[in-house]
Amino acid sequence: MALSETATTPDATNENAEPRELTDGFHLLIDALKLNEIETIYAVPGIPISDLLRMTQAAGLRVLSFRHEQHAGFAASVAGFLTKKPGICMTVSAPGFLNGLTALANATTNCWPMIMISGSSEREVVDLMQGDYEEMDQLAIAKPLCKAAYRILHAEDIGIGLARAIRAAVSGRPGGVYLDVPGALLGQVMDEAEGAASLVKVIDPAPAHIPAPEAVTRALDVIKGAKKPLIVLGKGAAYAQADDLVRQFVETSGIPYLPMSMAKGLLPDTHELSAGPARSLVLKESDVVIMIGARLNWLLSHGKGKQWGAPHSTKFVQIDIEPKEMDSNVEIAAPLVGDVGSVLSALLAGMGKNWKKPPEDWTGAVKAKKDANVQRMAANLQNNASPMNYQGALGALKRVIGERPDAMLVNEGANTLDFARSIIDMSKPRKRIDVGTWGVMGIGMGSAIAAAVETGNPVLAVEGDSAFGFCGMEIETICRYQLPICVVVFNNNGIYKGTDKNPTGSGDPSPMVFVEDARYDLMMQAFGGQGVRASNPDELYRAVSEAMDAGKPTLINAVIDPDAGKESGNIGNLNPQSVVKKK
Ligand code: ADP
Ligand code: TPW
Ligand code: MG
Repeated sequence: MALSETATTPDATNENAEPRELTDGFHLLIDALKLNEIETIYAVPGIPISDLLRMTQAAGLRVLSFRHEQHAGFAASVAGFLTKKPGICMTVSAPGFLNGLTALANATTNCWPMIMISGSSEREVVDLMQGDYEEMDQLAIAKPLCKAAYRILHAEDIGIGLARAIRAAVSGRPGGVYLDVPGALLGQVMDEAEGAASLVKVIDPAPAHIPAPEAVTRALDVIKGAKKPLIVLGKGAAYAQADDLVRQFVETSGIPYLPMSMAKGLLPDTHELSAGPARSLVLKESDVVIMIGARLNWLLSHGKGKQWGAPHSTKFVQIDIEPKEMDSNVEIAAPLVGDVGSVLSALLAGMGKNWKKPPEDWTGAVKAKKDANVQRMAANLQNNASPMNYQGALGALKRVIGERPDAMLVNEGANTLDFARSIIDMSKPRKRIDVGTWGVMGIGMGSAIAAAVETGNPVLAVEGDSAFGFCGMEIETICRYQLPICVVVFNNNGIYKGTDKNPTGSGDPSPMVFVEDARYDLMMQAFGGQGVRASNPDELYRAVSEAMDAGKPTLINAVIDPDAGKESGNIGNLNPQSVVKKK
């Protein structure tokens, strides 16, 4: 993209030569993004990036302007998860940068590709700490919190700088990348033809990673020796977009599988080999576990202990693109370093036509446990009480999602998360987005916005009232862009429960509770969206169905019994306990 006619300069060496076309840092950055097929920017404007965002929009990219950088960042990271291309977040310097940093660190923790591009102040002034406007050494601060961090100082390096950021974000284990763009860089001028030649289109940004043949043979030997095998599917498997191979591997092997929360739907939760509802049994009893794009972190009790049936020992086969993940918590008997698609192709080839499925007493026991648990839960989902409990409300939302397999589901909270994860079945890959590896509150609205923008499908965001509070202002963004998002706030007046009391009996409420019966639905109306209060499952089902079909911004305030939840949902055991009881 050339600058306007006025931005030309006579060739200094020859006064009679035609004036040369010029370009600058703004245009080069936008051209570099376009060349790499980046279509959407999630951002908050201000000095020094306001014009960059205006010009980006003028150049035909979609710019979503948020109310807070953290949510622009969460949106970019979710765009990365859904598309395998780095989601781009742009922020201003110091405070905007810091606001976005939580999301960048979270993207890295979740292994999702994202690039945060932040404007920064005058290098010379910052480095002498002379007190520039929004002064901060952003590069140094970003470095320990992301996968890679770079700064571009010269216009002719914009092409290679962005290329480096893209490759760092998506190759190997994906993660968050920081790109520091000093304001002065944007104004730097260079010859337009030279500028165009300096741009880089990244070729094969995430190359296939083929496993070593002996590692494949070793893994097949371990799997063949299993009497009670189990597959664990993680969000890395969902990210890999090797959906057909995942299904083929599960079905050909005949091994029951447990989906981690964001791997739900890789195969439909109703699949006969799903062991989701028999989780405790399969973790405790399995003898060989094949981890596919999932880590043995806290979410899986680090692969050891009571949950895993200790002292009985489990053998692990692990498929991961990151070699360092192997043996991170327990010994991995058969490490398979590679991308999910390449590894599963190799395993399937090695399994051949005469693969022996696992013993029926194992698959039968898993199925029996699962059927019993599903049946037990089904009765609870019919609970029509008002105010609602979690099961009653989620029974209604399970129906809504069941009737709309393409809808995106976003989910955060404590009880609201744990109950929704087990109750709402998913039937297609990458339709569920949640709090991820950290269990971070506040991902809801940014995730919902990215889900709507990147897929075009209707989105249901199921939010605890506390979780919603971390990101609630972004409902204005949802209304402004008229996105097809229906937010359901599970309003139990507080964190875990709305019934806590201040034990001193003094004026302040307990730290765990909020204003009683807060009208979150009226917040939505303030921005021209639909706001509805639903106090029983029928009302909730009707209001959510209508909103999903209309595709209009809607917030439904679902009145939940304040006494229905429990401390920290399913992970109350992680709370430290005081042993000293003082009066
Ligand atoms: P979950 O929380 O669902 O258990 P994790 O986030 O803990 O999943 O694990 C995801 C794993 O997937 C990470 O270790 C990451 O390195 C790995 N991964 C990401 N993309 C790929 C891929 N394309 N192929 C193989 N492994 C991948
Ligand atoms: C960024 C700690 C974990 S869960 C939760 C908090 C504050 C809220 C739970 O209440 P909610 O759900 O959403 O109303 P429910 O149904 O149980 O009532 N700050 C951050 N992340 C986390 N995880 C916390 C605090 C937390
Ligand atoms: Mg709550």
